[in-house]
Amino acid sequence: MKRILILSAILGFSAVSGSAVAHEHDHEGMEMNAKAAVAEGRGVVESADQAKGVVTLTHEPIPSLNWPAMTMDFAVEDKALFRKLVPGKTVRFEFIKQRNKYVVTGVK
Ligand SMILES: [Cu+2]
Repeated sequence: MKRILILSAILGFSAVSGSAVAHEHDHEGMEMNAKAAVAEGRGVVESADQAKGVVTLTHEPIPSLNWPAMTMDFAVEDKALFRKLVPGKTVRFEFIKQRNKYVVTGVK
């Protein structure tokens, strides 16, 4: 009898902690999606440094982020994108905020 009680207590506990874990997971997923939100912009490539993984763009205003037009650096982690990041060219680009930097994830 005692064993059955202990067993059901263990099962009851694990069921509760199991749902708590699932809830935390949902939350993490939501925050990650918010951070990974993709913004789009259009701008002129000023310079591109493949070795450093940095592109300088003079971009048009980006209303979704409340950004005015400006010249700024973006990180580029996918080296293949440098084929399209040719200085003097106007490009449409996608980027995400990653920690404290902006990372270009796509170039058209
Ligand atoms: Cu900017």
